[in-house]
Parts: sequence; structure tokens; C-alpha cells
Amino acid sequence: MGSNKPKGKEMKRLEKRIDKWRLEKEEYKLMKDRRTPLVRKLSRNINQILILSSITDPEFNPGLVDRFLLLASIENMEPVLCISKADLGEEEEIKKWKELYETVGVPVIVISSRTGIGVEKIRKKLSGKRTALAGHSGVGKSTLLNAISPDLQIDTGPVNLFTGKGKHVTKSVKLFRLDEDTDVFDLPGIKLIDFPDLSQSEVAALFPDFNAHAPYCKFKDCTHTKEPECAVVEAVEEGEILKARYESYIKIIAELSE
Ligand SMILES: Nc1nc2c(ncn2[C@@H]2O[C@H](COP(=O)(O)OP(=O)(O)OP(=O)(O)O)[C@@H](O)[C@H]2O)c(=O)[nH]1
Ligand SMILES: [Mg+2]
Ligand SMILES: [Zn+2]
Repeated sequence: MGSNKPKGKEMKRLEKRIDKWRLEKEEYKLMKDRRTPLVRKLSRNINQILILSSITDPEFNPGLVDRFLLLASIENMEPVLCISKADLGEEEEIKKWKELYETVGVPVIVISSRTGIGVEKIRKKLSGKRTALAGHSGVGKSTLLNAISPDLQIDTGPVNLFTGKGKHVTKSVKLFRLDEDTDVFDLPGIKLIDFPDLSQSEVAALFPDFNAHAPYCKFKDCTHTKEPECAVVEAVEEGEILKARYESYIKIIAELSE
């Protein structure tokens, strides 16, 4: 797993940077194991992960959200989903995703750093915690931090109108101390995700929206991939499970067996 892993030199550079983090009296303890991916190293020092996905530009990405949720669950980070750029999105679409993730037990905050909607809620969520901001390049992680704390003046950059992709403006992990008890790590794009080895059933357990259906699969150890009479697949076909959730499940499972 982990095609997004930084390679060789880049990883070394990032690790050096991380090793340099020293906060006044407090030192960030980092694992010695050099092979441990960066976000997992970070997670030792983080209690919360704020997963940003914009409703558009770039378009909402449930696959990535689900991966981060998985990571949060494995690494014991409290996840919060932030649907950003609400000013650009359709209300119906925003509502659909908000309701879905709330159903699976994730707190969801809808924001627009442009109009200020939801920014205060995020400030409250961050307060007193150490949080990493995670999400694709261009979803507005740095812009959100600027909205919370205008003094920070973090660089932000436009999304490519043609591809809908960000330009990887934030190039390294940056740590911002908002107040004495509040730290935020602004992460660059998504290059830092990697997943540990997991079994298929561990992954399935992290998709609680499948739970109501799975007991009705023909096979008790059904992986909901190619088995006949799979109740999960039927529920997807009938629209009871969102297709996007099933697709991201399948992608994660496929990577497990690579
Ligand atoms: N309309 C609108 N645009 C936004 C909003 N938030 C951010 N943007 C724009 O989206 C673009 C990307 O924002 P950034 O904050 O640089 O995104 P990022 O997530 O930090 O991206 P990387 O640093 O590349 O990982 C900028 O042009 C922002 O002005 C918002 O709430 N509404
Ligand atoms: Mg940035
Ligand atoms: Zn099944």
C-alpha cells in the first residue's frame, strides 16, 4: 500500500524537518523507526485529524476521506470531517455527504473560509488540541488557518481551472501554535498518507454503514467483492449503501492485496 508515499530523498528531507521540531520546553517524541510513514509518526503527537475535502474545486473525494478515517481509527486520532468551499457548492450535494458521514459517526463541519461560515466552529474544535489538517492540495487547508488566525499569513494558491487540482503550495509540514494549548499541523497535499497492514475484515469493520446488511450475505466470511448473494452489493444496487462508500471500500481492499 501507499503509492502516495514520499520516496527516498523527499522522505529524508521531511523526516529531517520533523526531527527538528522542538517546542519550547516540550519535545515532540518521534519514533526512531525510519520506515514509519510520516503521518503515522505525527499521529503519536496528535489527538485529532481534521480531514478537509472541498465540495468542488477539487471535487469532493469520499475515497480519500475514507482512507483518512481509517487511518484515524487505527492511530487513535479523533476524526472531524470538514467540507470546505461551501460557497461554491450545491446545498443538496453538501447535505448528502454531511448526512452520510454523520450516519457513520463522524462529526461534520461545513465551512467556507471565503464567507466565514463554520470557521468559528472549527476554531472551537481545534482549541486545546493538537490537530493535523489533512486533504488534497487545493482544498483550502492553509486558507482555513488564515481565516482562523489572519496573522499567520500562510501562502495559498489557486486551483488549476482546467484540472481542478491544487498546486501543492504548502510544501512541507508546518506547525502553528494558535495558543498555549492549541497546535495545528498544516500538511502539504496528501503525499504523507500510508496505511499499515490490515485484514479485510478490519477494513470492513470501519464501514459501519455495511453492518446492517453484512449478516445477510450468503457466506459468513463474505468480503463483499466477488461472492454470490452478497447482501452488501445488493444494498448498493438498491441505493441503501452509497455507491461512493462501496467504491472506496473496494479500492482500499484492492490495495491491501497488492
Ligand atoms: N471560493 C472559495 N475558495 C477557497 C476557499 N478556501 C480556499 N479557497 C481557495 O482555494 C485555493 C487553494 O487554497 P489553499 O489554502 O492554498 O489550499 P491547500 O489545501 O492549503 O493546498 P496545498 O497547500 O497545495 O496542499 C486558493 O485559491 C484559495 O483562495 C473557500 O472557502 N471558498
Ligand atoms: Mg496549503
Ligand atoms: Zn457480502
